[in-house]
Amino acid sequence: MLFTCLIPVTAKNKSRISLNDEWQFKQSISQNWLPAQVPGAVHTDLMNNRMIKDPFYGVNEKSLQWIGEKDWEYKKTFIVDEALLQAPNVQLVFAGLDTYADIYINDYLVMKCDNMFRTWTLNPLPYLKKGENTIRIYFHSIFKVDMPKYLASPFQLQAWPNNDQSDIMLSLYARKAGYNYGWDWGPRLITTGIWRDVYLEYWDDIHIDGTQIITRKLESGKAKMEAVCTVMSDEDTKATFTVEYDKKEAVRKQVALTKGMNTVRVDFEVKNPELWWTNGLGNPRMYDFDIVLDKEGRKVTDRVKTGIRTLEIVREKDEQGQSMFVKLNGKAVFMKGANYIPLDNFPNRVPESWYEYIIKSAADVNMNMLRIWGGGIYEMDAFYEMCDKYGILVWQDMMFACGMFPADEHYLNSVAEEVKDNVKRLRNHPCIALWNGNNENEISYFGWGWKDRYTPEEDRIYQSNLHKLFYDVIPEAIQAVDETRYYHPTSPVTGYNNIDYNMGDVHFWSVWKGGWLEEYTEAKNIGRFMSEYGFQSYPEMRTIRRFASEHDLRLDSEVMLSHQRARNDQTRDPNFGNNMMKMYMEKYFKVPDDFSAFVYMSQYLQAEAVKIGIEAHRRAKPYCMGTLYWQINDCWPVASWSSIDYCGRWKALQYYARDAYDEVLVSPYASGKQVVFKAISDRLQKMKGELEITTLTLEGQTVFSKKVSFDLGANGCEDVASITTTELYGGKKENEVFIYVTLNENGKTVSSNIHYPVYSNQYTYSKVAPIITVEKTNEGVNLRLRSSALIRGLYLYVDDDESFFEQNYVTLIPGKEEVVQVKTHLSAAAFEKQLKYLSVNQVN
Ligand code: BMA
Repeated sequence: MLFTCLIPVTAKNKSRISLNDEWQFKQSISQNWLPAQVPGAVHTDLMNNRMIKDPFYGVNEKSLQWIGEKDWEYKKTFIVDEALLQAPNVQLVFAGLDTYADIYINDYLVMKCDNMFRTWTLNPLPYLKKGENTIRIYFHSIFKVDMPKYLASPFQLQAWPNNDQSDIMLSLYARKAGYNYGWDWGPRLITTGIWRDVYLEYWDDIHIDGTQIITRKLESGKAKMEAVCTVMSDEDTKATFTVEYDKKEAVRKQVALTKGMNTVRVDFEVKNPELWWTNGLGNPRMYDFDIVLDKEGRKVTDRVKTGIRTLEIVREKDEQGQSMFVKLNGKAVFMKGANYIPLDNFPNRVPESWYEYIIKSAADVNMNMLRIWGGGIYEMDAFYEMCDKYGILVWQDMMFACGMFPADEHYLNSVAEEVKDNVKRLRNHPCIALWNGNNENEISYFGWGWKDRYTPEEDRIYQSNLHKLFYDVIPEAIQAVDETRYYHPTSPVTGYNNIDYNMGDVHFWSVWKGGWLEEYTEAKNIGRFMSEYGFQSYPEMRTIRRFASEHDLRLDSEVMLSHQRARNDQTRDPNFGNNMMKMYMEKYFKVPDDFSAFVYMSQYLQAEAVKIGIEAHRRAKPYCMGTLYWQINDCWPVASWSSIDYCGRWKALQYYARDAYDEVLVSPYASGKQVVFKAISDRLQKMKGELEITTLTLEGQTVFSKKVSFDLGANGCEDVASITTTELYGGKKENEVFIYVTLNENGKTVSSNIHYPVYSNQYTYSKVAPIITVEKTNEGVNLRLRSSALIRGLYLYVDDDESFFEQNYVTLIPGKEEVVQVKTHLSAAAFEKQLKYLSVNQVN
């Protein structure tokens, strides 16, 4: 590559030359350089060179542990010409190095890096020469670097035994993604390499280092805005500063700049702004703001893409404790969504289209928030761009999870820089709602008995460390680059040190760890914001076959158990996750003998379980103002709490979430000898509706029917009807009937639900087959489904990866037609031939 095209820096801010091409890598002790991909990871480079097998297949992961124990080197050569050497300002940028990396330019050691999450920059000019130059990066194994830190620690730091799947927990000492060391849904694959872009930047005597566009206030017909811009100038000078949007000039101002870094703050207004709204409430409108700095006719420009919106996290003391809710553009908005983990153990190979697929899948099921959990990564730009586009708010954790972390001076400084780098990168995304210090670092220490393992002196030191990290260093670093957002020190903030659930967000795990599903509905288990709860299931058979061969298809085979990482905290029993699924299945359904039927039942059980949780949380509105189940996605093919598996296949829960998260919901619940029907609306306008409540026998005989009209206010949540079970059951036994309710508006059903008086295993279901007709549509086929008796959880599938079922796991009400739309390239005839199904009726 030759830098002959050094254009004078008059039209834009900084010019950039990518250095991502033509890298090579090798193990440090080897002589053999091989082609490498940047951005990338050593594991994917080894795979691309056919030197290792797929770490996700079978138990390959185990035999690949050596990779993390070795040192690795990456290098590239490039040509520099005189023009670059003469440029007034040049910067070499490494947007992400994983993790202990020594950078050499032409064999000069120019920088030692030790934090995967930081952006590393340096002035390369003193080391560059005309002609060919070499960058080489030496990556030290984390074991070599972190073992001495571990041994020198004055007392042993703890991590939750489900993460860091080794006896010596080094993960706490490196600023590196926690899930690399293993998690209760992920393998242990300790990556290294150049995981984000490498580039050269150069500019003339002035450049814009960063701009934040802030919505200060919304008034009628206008938004009061502020541009906060940091400008680097090589001399004292004057310039004209303008902000433009939609090709209109919003403000012009003369500014005096001094040599060095300057902060320019300019107020402006946007007339008749189209606001950024979350999914379901309106259009997430994005604007391009152009910042132009004109110095004697030479222009330096910067573009910020953002939305106009105000957002607060309201944490006010009230009669019930302390609130925790999102106020967007002045309106309280109930948060509906899920927790999110990295999309892959090798996130660099995830294409942007996959980010869009996952975020769109969240939006398609009426979610409006995702929480980026602290054991992964500060996500790629694509993630936030998609959340901006689809109106999904982001709860952003800092990257700390379930452990005790050091707090020596070097570590604290490193964290401060990491936080500034990432917050600065992300602050203009309207999707980001709040910054959160960590995941479960306080509840684990104070609530899980860790504290008792230390002497009073050690406890004092650790608490002071915890305080420094999450109450001083991180919030101060955030404040330095983003003064607009609420900082939450830890998630959850309740559930330990006598802080009750009425004071903030809650991680509720009693269901899954042994209790009954109904515990989700108990008032004492619901807090102001449910930031975690969840239930495991298996991914569908096609995904399992991605890592297992036919003879592995047993729950307790070595391969299956290595793709099931949930463990009992104390006994470390590898069957724990499977046993939990079985135990709940036994209580509510039946444990099928057949493996694929078990996989199906695990998904149906998960969907029913989480539905109970979501509806209970929504019924508790406005006391509770958010519900995020654990977790939307996976980072490899595995049994986990996810609703979309690694291959992108929607589990039953993902389909269920669409109804449970719908803007208007009818939710029936048992209360003593009554069934109460609650209507919940997340709309900002009031509504008029009608409930139609019907009790049917399993074979479709109507034994009770009633219509109730109601009015519901904006953001309303009301009991609309309360009916005794004697009346509802119409003389039938409770295990002969089910109650079907629709919420209708202007004659159209906008929500429907089913209330089962007894557990599924107390019913005797008909074995009748569904009547399915397949019709061709523009995008594929429609399936018209009917049945003469109740069919629960009808899972329809074809062995074709390209076919996508828009609806699935449907329950057929006798006599009522359901339509399932399928996107497929198959002809209607071929589709019909391949179509298979499973239902609860068959396996119960
Ligand atoms: C939570 C999370 C994760 C974990 C999940 C499932 O509390 O914070 O650490 O994977 O539970 O156990």
